[in-house]
Amino acid sequence: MKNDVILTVEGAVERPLRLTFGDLEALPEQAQIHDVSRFHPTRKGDGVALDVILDQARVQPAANYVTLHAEHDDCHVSVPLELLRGQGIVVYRLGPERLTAEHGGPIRLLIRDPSLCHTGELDDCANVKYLSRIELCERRGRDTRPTTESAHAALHQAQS
Ligand SMILES: Nc1nc2c(c(=O)[nH]1)N[C@H]1C(S)=C(S)[C@@H](COP(=O)(O)O)O[C@H]1N2
Ligand SMILES: [Mo]
Repeated sequence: MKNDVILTVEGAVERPLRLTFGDLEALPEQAQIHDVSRFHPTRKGDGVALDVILDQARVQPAANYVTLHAEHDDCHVSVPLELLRGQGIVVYRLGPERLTAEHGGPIRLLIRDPSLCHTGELDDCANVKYLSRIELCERRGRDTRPTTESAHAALHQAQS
């Protein structure tokens, strides 16, 4: 099934989007980012530039934050829009198929050049797996990233 909605974009946008695998695949070649292992050796797949998706949604001038929601495991991350510009890759494909859950699919966000885990707003922890909804907001939205070293260590333990 390639025509079910796997990613929505909403909030402070002129044009909310409901995207399918086919929609992402149909984006122009300039938007496609092949082989994310070039940026992150341990991660796999192909994606599209988040900026292209945000341009399609026509972000309202009032938007300052992007909140990334993974309903699957109730993980939420909110980062300043300006920091994310030029950095976000929406990974959706592995070979000709959808990105599998093993790799954080069907949609995984990857930041090109993140700061180390738990060291800033745009850190490795903001690489949201199972991303289902992108919300543009005026102010910082929901963020479930751990704020202490011990909470962070516990999350990593639970994930591995
Ligand atoms: N949906 C979801 N995405 C998530 C997390 C999570 O718990 N749930 N953990 C984050 C954290 S804390 C880190 S450091 C990275 C780890 O990515 P990796 O599994 O590719 O190493 O994923 C991030 N994305
Ligand atoms: Mo993390």
